[in-house]
Amino acid sequence: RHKFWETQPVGQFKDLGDTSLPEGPIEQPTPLSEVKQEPYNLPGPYEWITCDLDSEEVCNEVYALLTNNYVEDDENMFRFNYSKEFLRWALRPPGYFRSWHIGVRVKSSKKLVAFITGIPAKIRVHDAVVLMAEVNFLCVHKKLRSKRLAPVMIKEVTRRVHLENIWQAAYTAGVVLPTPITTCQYWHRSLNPKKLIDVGFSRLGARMTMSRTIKLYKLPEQTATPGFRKMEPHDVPAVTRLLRNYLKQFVVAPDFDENDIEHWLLPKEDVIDSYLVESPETHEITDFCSFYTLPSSILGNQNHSILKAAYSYYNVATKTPLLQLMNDALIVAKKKDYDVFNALDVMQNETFLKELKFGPGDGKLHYYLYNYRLRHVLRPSELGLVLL
Ligand code: YNC
Ligand code: MG
Repeated sequence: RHKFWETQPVGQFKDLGDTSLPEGPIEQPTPLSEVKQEPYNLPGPYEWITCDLDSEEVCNEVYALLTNNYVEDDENMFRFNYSKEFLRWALRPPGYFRSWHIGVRVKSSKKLVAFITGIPAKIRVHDAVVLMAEVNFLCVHKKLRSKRLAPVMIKEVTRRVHLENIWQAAYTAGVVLPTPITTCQYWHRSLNPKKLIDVGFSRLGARMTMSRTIKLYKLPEQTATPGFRKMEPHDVPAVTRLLRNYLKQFVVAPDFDENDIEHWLLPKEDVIDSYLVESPETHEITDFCSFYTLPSSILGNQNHSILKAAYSYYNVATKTPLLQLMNDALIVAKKKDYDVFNALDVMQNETFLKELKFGPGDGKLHYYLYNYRLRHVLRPSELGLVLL
């Protein structure tokens, strides 16, 4: 059934439920001298390139490939439209490897036709902190699909990860592969219901009029929490402590240090937004919320071409009720003209989704680890990791 994935060191379907298998690495590392030194072979017309994202030209090519060929919904109405600034942010965290930004070009025309990336990340699984690659942005041009190019891309990124002496990876996909560590669902909170209905993202509910729907999703003009403000550079140590302490409770979660927090959570316009609550009395940082910006192209609509979506990232509530904190996040997202606020059912998100009028999406997001076995499939609420 999975001619490629059956050959890889990942949890296999036949082993699900076999609790005699040990948790941890499936294969041991090999000496670096035994890692294949040459790239895998591509079909004749194609060649590997390492993408230099410092180059505006390369960034434009990657952006164009993804904008026209990356992930669509099941009905092919929307396609992710990651911005160039977002891609630069997502792909150049502390300690990143340029060699993990991999493209495939047509030799004759130099056209970019495929892409895959990795970034390094420390991920804790139960008590073990493991240096991993987070693999993302696997994309093959629509005209080159179903030619088994994806397995070659995956093997090549794996080889380049191994060359850095890293032997595990984390990734997500909308498709079922051997075998998910957990399966999550997206929930959507309408901010601009009229546009969402006009473009077919959502439908008018039964016995609902447009004006009743607009009223249902209306939000206050101002946030409710005293001391709620944008995160600033001097907040990095406090946010790091807050988030590290929070993420301890999850089975799988990133192990962030201050450099990671500075990169991943300091606000960057139209890329990442972070807010926190500074106690007006003690000036303590007690709560934190964040979302990233990922628009989608709207395919074939006369009136609208872009859906502006915010995606819930990491949130921590210690003093403010999580419900109120997330409602404040909705209020700032609405003010910034987002059309929809999306969240997975990971961490404690289930405690606010229904009450804040999120509705369940169709389609699932499956999380995977490469070369690391978990004894049990997780519940989404046991997962403390959000990939972009
Ligand atoms: C996928 N998303 O099952 P089997 S997510 C992994 N992730 O293999 P072909 C995938 N594998 O089942 P196509 C996959 N989608 O026979 C398909 N596969 O064993 C497997 N879509 O290859 C599939 N981006 O080249 C099958 O398929 C084999 O031409 C078939 O190409 C696939 O970034 C794809 O959804 C996805 O651009 C490139 O459809 C193409 O269809 C496409 O014949 C639109 O491939 C965009 C899209 C995927 C987004 C993502 C995470 C990727 C993770 C990859 C795995 C990383 C493993 C860890 C490596 C480092 C290890 C260390 C250490
Ligand atoms: Mg292919």
